[in-house]
Amino acid sequence: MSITNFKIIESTLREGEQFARAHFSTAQKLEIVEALNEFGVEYIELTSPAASPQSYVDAKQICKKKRQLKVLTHTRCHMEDAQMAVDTGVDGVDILFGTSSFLRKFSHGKSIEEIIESAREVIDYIKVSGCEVRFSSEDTFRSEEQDLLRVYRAVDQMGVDRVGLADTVGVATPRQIYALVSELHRALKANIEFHGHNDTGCAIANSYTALEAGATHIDTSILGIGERNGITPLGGFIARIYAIDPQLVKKYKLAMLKDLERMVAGMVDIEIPFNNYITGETSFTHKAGMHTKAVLLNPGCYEIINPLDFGLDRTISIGHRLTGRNAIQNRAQQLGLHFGDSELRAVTQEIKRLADEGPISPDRLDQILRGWITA
Ligand code: HCA
Ligand code: CU
Repeated sequence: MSITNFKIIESTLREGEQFARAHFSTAQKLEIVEALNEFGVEYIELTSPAASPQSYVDAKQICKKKRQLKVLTHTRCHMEDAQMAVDTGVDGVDILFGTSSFLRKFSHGKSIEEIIESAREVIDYIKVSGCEVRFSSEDTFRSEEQDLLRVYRAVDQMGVDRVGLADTVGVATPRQIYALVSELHRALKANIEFHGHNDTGCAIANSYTALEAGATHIDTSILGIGERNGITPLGGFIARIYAIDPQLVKKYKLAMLKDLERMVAGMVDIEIPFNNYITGETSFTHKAGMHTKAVLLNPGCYEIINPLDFGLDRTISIGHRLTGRNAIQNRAQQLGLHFGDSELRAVTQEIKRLADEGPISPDRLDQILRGWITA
């Protein structure tokens, strides 16, 4: 299935607010909206305006701002919540109902029939108000398939714009996602959205597989922040799609990714992990001699992502015991030094010997190279 038509629903201001350390001020929310708008995501999702008085006021203020992206709010499948959501001036409302036996038993206690009837009233109301409407089934992958199909078919006939599949507990595997999304894609008119938690590290793969099976909308948050260890990270999702075809993500301002992440990391007081997708400190650092030799000739040998597309640079790490002649020669040339073949072999051996004691800093490495020529 072609994935050219996917859209991002950026949920830093909804799922991300559920991250343990998150508490966005109004000014911070506006800053995030502005940055995401410039980055070019198609949608943002906000916390339900029914969650707290400030959430309502902030949603209203965000909706008043001039912007390209569409604003959605999340709400429970309740009339009062939906009314508050519509009242804030949003473009669309994402409603949610738990269909798993866990939630039916321990949370709302409703039967499938009752879920469908409550959804009907709320969906009709949102549609008449002129907003987009999405119906999502919480904990989709621990729900009975026949229950899911009944509910999704019913809301599809009610005319929802999208149905949402939520891997609320991060339990689903790519195969399960593929099977269910394909089935729904055949059975329904509505677009399909996927929301995946990352408890077992499958969120990005699951999101991508959902697209392959016919989904069109993927939920993300910056750095993946959300309940527990979060959801599909915006940057990791972009990396996945870019690796298929960079053209598919050219619609976004990719060079902004690192700033978006730094901004949110600062707001929620976390570090960006060293191995973060694309923007991690070592994401484009090449170390072993065999790698650096090839990367110096053609970075594509060991890079599927061009850091320059993201306003980043690659690093060739030289001062260590795994170093190679080509990396050392390259550095020497940058310093304007010329080593003959045997000199190069000798200095490489010496650097490896010294580096057996521990890493050599770039300054010290340069000193060694300069000293070798004058020695
Ligand atoms: C939540 C639930 C949710 C909703 C996802 C969705 C989930 O924490 O309120 O609306 O599609 O993971 O099930 O985030
Ligand atoms: Cu979630």
